[in-house]
Amino acid sequence: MGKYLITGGAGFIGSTLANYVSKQNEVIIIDDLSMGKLENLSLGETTVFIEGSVTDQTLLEKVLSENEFDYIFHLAAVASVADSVKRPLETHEVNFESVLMLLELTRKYQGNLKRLVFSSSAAVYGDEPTLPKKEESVIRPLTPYAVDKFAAEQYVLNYNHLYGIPTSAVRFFNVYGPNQNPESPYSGVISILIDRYKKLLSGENVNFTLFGDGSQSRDFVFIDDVIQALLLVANEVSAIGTQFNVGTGKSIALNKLINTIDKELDLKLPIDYGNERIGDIKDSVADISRLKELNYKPQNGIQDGVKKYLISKGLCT
Ligand code: UD2
Repeated sequence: MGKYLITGGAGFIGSTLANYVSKQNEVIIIDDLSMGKLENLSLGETTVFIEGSVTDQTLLEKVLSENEFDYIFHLAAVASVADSVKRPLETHEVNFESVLMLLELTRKYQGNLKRLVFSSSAAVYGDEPTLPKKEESVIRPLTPYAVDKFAAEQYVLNYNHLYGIPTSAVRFFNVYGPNQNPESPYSGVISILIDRYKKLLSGENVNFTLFGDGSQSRDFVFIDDVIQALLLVANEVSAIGTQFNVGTGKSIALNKLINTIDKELDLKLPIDYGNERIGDIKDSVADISRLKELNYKPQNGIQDGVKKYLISKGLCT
């Protein structure tokens, strides 16, 4: 039995983690419900949900000063690269300022913490063409989102080197799975696609806009494997002070991904082609050797993961 703070705990990754750990642990969730949803949560009795923003210093100070945590997972973020290009000031508050504030409060109040895990992103690598991306590859952040994630990640790791706080960071590649919210134009592409297929199956007129020619590729990692990674990173002592890629080590082009789902559902999704998004990365794939050293074994290839996602939405059996 331990005590967990999960920021962004009603969001996609946060809620899946919270549902998992709350079976046997005490969990406090902070989420402003900007993208997260209470329906994502199926929590044990020892879980406390606090509606609020991680940019609210008074709230964070209260929570950190009144509780002694074993684990802090800072998963609250504006997770969209494109949104950060549109609203750099607002996204900076959430994606960077909140992290520094949380680190300071942790330094002040959380003397017995076992681990703080920060969610960084593969976006930090930018468009430097060498693939696959290793943790020590060239960093070339191209967007406010990527700059904030990289700066925050470095602060997080330096709080270990400077003050001895047990921190780790994960660089998420493209995470997908059931609790992902497809409602924003900035949502993850697989959640948008599955939403469109669902509407198509129920007879609605739908279209999906593909930004660019669809040859861009991503390392899509299924949520269950991400939870496995987060728990390994949080519990292995050798992970302290270090960042880890979280992906599968394989990538797929969007065109091919859409073909795969078309085939699975025996449908043809109508596609509009739009301009490539500013700041969009062409190809992205993780080298996951460092995470594998912690005994990480991704269980879901893209085909298996998408199938599980489709089943969870009742789109296939
Ligand atoms: C994802 C994550 C980001 C970060 C990064 C790491 C989301 C929302 N973003 O950014 O947080 O961790 O991965 O690599 O999960 N696209 C379309 N049509 C749409 C939506 C997207 O064509 O309606 C394209 C988009 O232009 C891009 C690709 O799909 O080429 C993936 O886009 P995304 O927003 O799902 O994810 P990405 O890689 O920008």
